Amino acid sequence: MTTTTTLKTTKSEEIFAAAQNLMPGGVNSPVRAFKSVGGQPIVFDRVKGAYIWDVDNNQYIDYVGTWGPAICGHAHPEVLSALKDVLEKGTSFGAPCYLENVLAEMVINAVPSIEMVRFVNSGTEACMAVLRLIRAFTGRDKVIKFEGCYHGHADMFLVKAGSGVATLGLPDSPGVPKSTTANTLTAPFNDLEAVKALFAEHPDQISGVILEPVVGNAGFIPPDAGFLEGLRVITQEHGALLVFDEVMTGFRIAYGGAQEKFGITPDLTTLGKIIGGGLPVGAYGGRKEIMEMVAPAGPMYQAGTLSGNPLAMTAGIKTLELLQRPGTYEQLDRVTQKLAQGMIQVAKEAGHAACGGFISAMFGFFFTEGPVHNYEDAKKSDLAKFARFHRGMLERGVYLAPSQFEAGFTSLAHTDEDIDRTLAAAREVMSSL
Ligand code: HOZ
Repeated sequence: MTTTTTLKTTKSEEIFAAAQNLMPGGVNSPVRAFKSVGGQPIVFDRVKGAYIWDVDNNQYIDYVGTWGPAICGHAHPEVLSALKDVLEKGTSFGAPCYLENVLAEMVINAVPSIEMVRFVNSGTEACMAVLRLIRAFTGRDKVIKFEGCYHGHADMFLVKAGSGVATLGLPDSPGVPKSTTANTLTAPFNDLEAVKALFAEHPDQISGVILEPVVGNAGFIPPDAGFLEGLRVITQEHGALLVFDEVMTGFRIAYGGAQEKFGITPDLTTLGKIIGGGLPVGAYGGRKEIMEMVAPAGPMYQAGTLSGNPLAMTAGIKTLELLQRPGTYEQLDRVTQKLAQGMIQVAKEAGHAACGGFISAMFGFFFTEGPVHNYEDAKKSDLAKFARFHRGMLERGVYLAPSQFEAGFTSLAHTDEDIDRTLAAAREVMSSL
């Protein structure tokens, strides 16, 4: 694995060396580490539009977008200005605030499955709560998730999980009691027969099925034709609930998320990232009769000191307003298509096995002939080659997620020129791998 660099990153190295004695692995989330691609994480100083600058003043075109929220481009002036205005009134009330109504209405109007919503502080929190809710509503304990899908770091979901768990090759996490995960059943993504078999094996015990309708945490894996439809039918047949984890895809692959894009309405949805416009937010919502189980309307307890705080609500409201402007998703689609298709073409021209795809502002590619339908297929990608590619792109001013098992994100700030520069860098790197 190449770990040498022509980048001057002296300050980054100093800061990261100190960080390693202060925080586990020097980071506050494992996905930020460069464990699977080699070298050290870059320490950043500032962001703007499609760009990110490190503490040594190197500039990169950014395709991580703070892992999704920055769909309008980093530090959008209108988001910053709205935040400055609200900041004067204080940062948290711990009591109802009008801005919660505004964002709730925007989410309810946009996302087909959501009639009522509860704001929390992260995607992890949203998924934890939605699991409790489907169990409370159905009176059943088991849940089906898919291999390589990631629904945050709560105990019950750390089974064959994607994202950092896949990147670090951790099968399951110590500290998670077997009794907790005994109720988590898994199936390969895009495999309806495996889901049917689980329902047959555990009659009347499965509360629901949760999935990323387009996987972003095992790399980018879209659903096969008929897969989401099939899950909708199977869950209904068995009195179980269908949950779309749209933390990544919500407001990204369409304004109304994957459920709008594919025309399949789940019972419940989790959101995060974009609806916080770069501040910590998550949300879960769905049919009113289910959501009214949540305290204080109903008996299922879930709470949060900072939930619905005015700053996060403001950044979310302004971000959604920007996304509502005409031409937004056409622009995201066009730029991302150019990038994703260009990347595969460049890889193939250089003689590499490669496959990949995109939907709107989400993309990915693998160093394997493909096709990639599930996590097992994704693992066939040449990870050592990806690591060398990642380093080469970094040295040429392109910041990709430091893992093969993460989708990439574009934004409204990415220009044709950014994509051309990225593809020119990729061409150079691919020919040297
Ligand atoms: N969920 C994101 C990556 N798949 C990023 C959140 C994190 O784990 O830091």
